[in-house]
Amino acid sequence: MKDDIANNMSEEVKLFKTWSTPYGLRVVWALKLKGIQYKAIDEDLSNKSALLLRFNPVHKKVPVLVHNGKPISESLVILEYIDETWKQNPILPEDPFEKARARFWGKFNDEKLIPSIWDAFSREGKEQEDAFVAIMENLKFVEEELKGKKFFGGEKIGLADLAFGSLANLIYVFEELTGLKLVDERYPLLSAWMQKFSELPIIKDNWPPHDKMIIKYQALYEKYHPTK
Ligand SMILES: N[C@@H](CCC(=O)N[C@@H](CS)C(=O)NCC(=O)O)C(=O)O
Repeated sequence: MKDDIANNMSEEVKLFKTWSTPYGLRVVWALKLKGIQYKAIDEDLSNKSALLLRFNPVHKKVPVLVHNGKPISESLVILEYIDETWKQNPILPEDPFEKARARFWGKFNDEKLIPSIWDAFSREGKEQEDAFVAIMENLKFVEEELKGKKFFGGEKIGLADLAFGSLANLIYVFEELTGLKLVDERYPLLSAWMQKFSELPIIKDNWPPHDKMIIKYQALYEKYHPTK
């Protein structure tokens, strides 16, 4: 691992992110897991830098990883790039089927689970109720996937853990702000995973401060629910 860090010293690795973005968080964890030295550039999304717009002209979003001047956008794509570029502590399995599964769950998290949680957070009335039904359905699939496993990646964390992990961070915030429990006794495996994952040193040491997250999301919650 020491050699890998030394090798990486001659390379330039920059990560455009914000302190709170769940998508950036998974990239931070992957870089830490690999022992890659990098420079973090925290963006103000209300006033995006010219560099961010140049590096990600299509989506204009963070995170963007810039490796020796070459920009890579979209966090799940960045995770794969990191894994292929720095081989130590792999986050994707060798086996094509297992690799496909990990990618599937990363995509599921971003395309189904996160949107359902976001809808429950930001909507009201019937739309919010429907979002809750969708969350419960989605979490059942996740619970099923964890059967017989310590982490989504098996004995060690992998790409799907990093993807779901940034969500786990937000779930704690969501539960505190809404007073609603999302991951309860119906999902014992997911609860246990959230606990185990968030206690891993590499994750815990790079988890955004909970109090700061609450303040940020409280403001958003009030914006969406002015009467609450
Ligand atoms: N699919 C993207 C999502 C990234 C994303 O939504 N980033 C947000 C911050 S959490 C952003 O940069 N938003 C700025 C904007 O929408 O203008 C990824 O996985 O990287």
